[in-house]
Amino acid sequence: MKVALITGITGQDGAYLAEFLLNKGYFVHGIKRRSSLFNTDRIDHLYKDQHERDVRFKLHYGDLTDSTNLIRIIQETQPDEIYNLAAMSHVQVSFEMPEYTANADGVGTLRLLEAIRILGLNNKTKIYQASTSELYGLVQAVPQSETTPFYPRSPYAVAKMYAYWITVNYREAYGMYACNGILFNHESPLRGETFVTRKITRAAAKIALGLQKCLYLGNLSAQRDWGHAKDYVEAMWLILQQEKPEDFVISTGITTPVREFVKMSFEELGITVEFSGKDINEKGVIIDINRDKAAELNLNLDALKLGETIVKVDPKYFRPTEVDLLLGDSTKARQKLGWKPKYDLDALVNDMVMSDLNLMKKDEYLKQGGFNTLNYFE
Ligand code: NDP
Ligand code: GDR
Repeated sequence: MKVALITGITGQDGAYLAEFLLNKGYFVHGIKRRSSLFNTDRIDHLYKDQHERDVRFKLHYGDLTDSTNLIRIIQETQPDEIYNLAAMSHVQVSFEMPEYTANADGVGTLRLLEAIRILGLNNKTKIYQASTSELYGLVQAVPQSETTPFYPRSPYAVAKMYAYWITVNYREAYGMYACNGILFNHESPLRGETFVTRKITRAAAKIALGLQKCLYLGNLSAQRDWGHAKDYVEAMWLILQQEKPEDFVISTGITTPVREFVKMSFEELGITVEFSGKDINEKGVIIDINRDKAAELNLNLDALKLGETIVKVDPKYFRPTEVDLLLGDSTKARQKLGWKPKYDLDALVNDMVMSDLNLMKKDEYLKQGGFNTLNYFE
């Protein structure tokens, strides 16, 4: 049985990848951080009582900032494949926590590579590094491929640049099977609530249910190449199944402005939004309500009015340095890995909005019952 170790298993990608590898027959070990509250929501459905037979899923306490802990876990688990997905992954937060981000996202990768080397596992353990399209940063060329120069624009991207090159270096210096997947943005119903897509789909559902009045966003003109996380974890696995280790760009090849993602999300709920105004005065206004669609979804949109503003810009979400445009060229992955995405943007938006509508309906019941619900998302 193949053994995988996933860092960042409690995150969006970790959860999908764990499920994917379990379905492939792997024994999956994951590293989770100790926290004062349970932080395993995304993987609880995979967990089995460790006393049962045939358990193939085990969690270990650990942290990418703790070398000795990583060495011990790798020694104990003797993985065939390590997927390094752990990171402080929020670009805006990295401007507030640059040193920690460098430590976890940059040096954390070095710690894992060193652990493999110290334990003499160079010829056994393959390692996947979660690299990112944020490396391209300030646009040098589009579409962006494996040969496009990097120009990182945040402490997060700079830390990930170190991780990218140290992975290449350990491959070249020690013959390790170490690869970078340069993944463009990928989203899902499991996406963290403060990334822009999930913030939008949650707010759209809440506004449709009368639980929120207005959605405040930052740069509406930023363009992203958005795919579905389910498709992207398959690419991670494929990258480690090749004869020789290489780096791959994974993307859909279509880019879309944040503003358009907002319109698509509300449209799923029967609400047509039009944008007007410029910069911080730009706003999204309801110009049509599709009552038939609302009825199909059991939604009562009577409280919403034509002409009502439901999206505004708040400059606090602007970043000190922004990445304006990401558009990936994944020709190499399509040719060598035989990978291509199954979800397009419409299917992604539909999946996220419908999932959040269900979640928010639960919130609605809780509120009606006098219980508190989580409201604060930045
Ligand atoms: P998430 O933010 O959803 O998950 C990050 C995971 O890393 C969580 O499990 C988190 O634990 C864990 N983590 C954070 N810091 C540490 C630490 N110091 N030690 C151990 N674990 C830690 O990210 P995604 O799933 O979206 O992304 C996975 C990886 O891919 C990340 O490295 C990200 O930077 C990268 N990436 C993501 C892309 C995307 O569009 N999603 C695109 C390209 C790259 P906890 O749950 O306790 O917070
Ligand atoms: P990104 O994702 O920075 O691309 O990093 P995010 O969803 O945070 O931002 C995408 C774009 O939307 C703009 N934006 C806003 N962003 C957030 N979070 N909140 C807002 O209110 C808002 N308004 C506008 C941003 O300015 C940006 O241009 C993600 C992460 O998953 C990284 O870990 C990963 O490496 C990259 O994708 C690829």
